[in-house]
Amino acid sequence: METQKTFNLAVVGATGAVGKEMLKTLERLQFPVKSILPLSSKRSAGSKIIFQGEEVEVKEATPEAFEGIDLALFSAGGSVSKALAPEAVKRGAIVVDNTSAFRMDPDVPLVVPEVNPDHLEDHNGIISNPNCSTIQMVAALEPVRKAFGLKKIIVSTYQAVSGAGADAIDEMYAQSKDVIEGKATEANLLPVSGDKKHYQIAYNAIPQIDLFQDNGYTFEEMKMINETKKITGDADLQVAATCVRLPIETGHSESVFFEVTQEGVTTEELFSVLEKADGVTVMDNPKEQLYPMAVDAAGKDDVFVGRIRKDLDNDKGFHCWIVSDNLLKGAALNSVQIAQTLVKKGLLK
Ligand code: NAP
Ligand code: 12T
Repeated sequence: METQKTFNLAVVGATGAVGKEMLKTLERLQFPVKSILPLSSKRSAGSKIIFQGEEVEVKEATPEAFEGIDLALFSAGGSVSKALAPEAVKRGAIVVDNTSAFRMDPDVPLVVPEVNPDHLEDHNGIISNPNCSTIQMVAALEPVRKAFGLKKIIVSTYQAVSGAGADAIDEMYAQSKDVIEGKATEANLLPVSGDKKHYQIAYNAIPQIDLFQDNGYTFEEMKMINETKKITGDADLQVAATCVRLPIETGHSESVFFEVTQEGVTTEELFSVLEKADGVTVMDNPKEQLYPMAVDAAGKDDVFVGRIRKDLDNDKGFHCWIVSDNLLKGAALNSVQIAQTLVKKGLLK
């Protein structure tokens, strides 16, 4: 019997909200790991994580740490990726990067394995994992695009705080407690750490995720717009987005309007395409009040779609509601699936 090839892995940002899920997902999906190297900043270096029942020490992420690494999963922010991903590649590793650092680089594939696995073949060492909100939207809409053509998407998101990291979750709960106890709240992080102002997220809705761009859109909105065009390979696809943060721990929801190019598409035909789509679960039965919700999607791998219905004025227009776990399909799971696809394609040596 042929023994399975195993790999030396590094997880950069292993102590963060996404990194922890990466480690759990590698275990759960039984990725062929020979050794695991959890990396972080100086702050957490020396702490311990448990992987496959064994204690492993977290080390500081430095260029030299990548000696002998075959695959490095990065999730420690864009500046860390910009500094260290090239160092990992220089030392022979393949990098799957969860930050926005390289996503729009024409030499870097941006991959959702159910949608564009073939883009992996053109990699030059770095592969980007798309933005969480983009992943769940294209996973649901690419099968529709393939079947009926897609002209336009208008999306509004309802995003969870875990997308902004472990400290943002703590901030939401601390504020929630203060509100319940009638105390003044303190905001130091959201909507964006490093921006001029901070607002309370508890019991609120904040229409800003990431920094504003000169065109009036936020960077999160521009990521959804530009990444969707890159992943689908359709530069003419019209996309508009409004990204909103809600006081939800995990699970991003999206209200999506889309217009197909083909005439006369029925809601039944749309259901049938979505029900066959890989990684997608249709949850839609108004009579039974069945639709996806963030609290149910949290902890699950799939992208859930419901509230599927035809626009009342535009015969080619449809509406739906797309929900997924932003730390799993939106980040850690998609990265591990990219790694699995690399192995399957023989691209990880
Ligand atoms: P988090 O909970 O704040 O964790 C940050 C992680 O990065 C920690 O492990 C931290 O280590 C590490 N880190 C920080 N500065 C570092 C440095 N200079 N060198 C090495 N490691 C460093 O954040 P998160 O939610 O896990 O997100 C991390 C990053 O992933 C984000 O900045 C974003 O770029 C990306 N992300 C992508 C998506 C997506 O849409 N696909 C979603 C969420 C996040 P310490 O414990 O030492 O501080
Ligand atoms: N600021 O890596 O705040 O594109 O929810 C993902 C999520 C950046 C990213 C967030 C962010 C990314 C967030």
